Amino acid sequence: MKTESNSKGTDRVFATERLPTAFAFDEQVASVFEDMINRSVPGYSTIISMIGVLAERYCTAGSRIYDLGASLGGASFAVAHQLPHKDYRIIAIDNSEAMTARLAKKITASGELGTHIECRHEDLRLSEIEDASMVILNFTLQFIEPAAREALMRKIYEGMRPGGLLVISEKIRFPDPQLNELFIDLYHRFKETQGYSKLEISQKRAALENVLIPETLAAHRERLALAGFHSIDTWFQCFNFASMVAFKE
Ligand code: GEK
Repeated sequence: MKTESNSKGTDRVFATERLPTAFAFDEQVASVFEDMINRSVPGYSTIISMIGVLAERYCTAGSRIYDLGASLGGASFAVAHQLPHKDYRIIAIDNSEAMTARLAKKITASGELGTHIECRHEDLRLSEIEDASMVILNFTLQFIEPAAREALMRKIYEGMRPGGLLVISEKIRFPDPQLNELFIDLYHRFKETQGYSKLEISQKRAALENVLIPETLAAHRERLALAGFHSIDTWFQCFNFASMVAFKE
């Protein structure tokens, strides 16, 4: 059955009944992505603006900032807007052609600001990370198969400057089944307050099954520590969505 999006950029991707298919970052999703992520991730705009604030504090002169799974560059632009100096380079990476095509246009349209952002159409599992004072994984790691996550963390750690900051935002699950159920339920109620119908919520949930694989905060911490990071903690959480910071010594 036909699925919907509209020219105003409102997310109606799951609004009509459709055959179950796995969620993909295709043209239809990219065309409504800003609306989709703002209405689907509690605290998204707060997280994005605070990533800019964190960059102001930790981006060192001449360094690189990697935005892995950049989508339309929400985090990259927040960083570029916030940084007082010009001596940095943002590398925004995504493996969705629909996303990078749009991001490249946004960068061109943003004038001087855009000259600091480089958009790469790449699988981040294969990307080189070099001389980074900050690495951002804003709701991206959850889409990487779990078996590849440890190697990715090690590669990121290796590519960072001492004192560098990693920000990881993720949908999380809870070891306590009662809490897990409560937070998922609260999240679905939150989506209803954002104008999504029960059909949209359940169809999107089904499409994300086996595509978005959440882990516990403890699993994230353990992997980060194994890769060498220290001072690992959660700086933002709302229901089953959290953002963590971790530092390289
Ligand atoms: C934001 N960070 O607005 N390589 C590169 N990109 C990938 C890969 C991969 N292997 N797998 C998935 N992606 C953004 C939001 S969205 C989160 C990030 C969401 C990309 C994928 O194409 C998509 O654009 C992004 O990761 C995840 O701050 O939609 O919930």
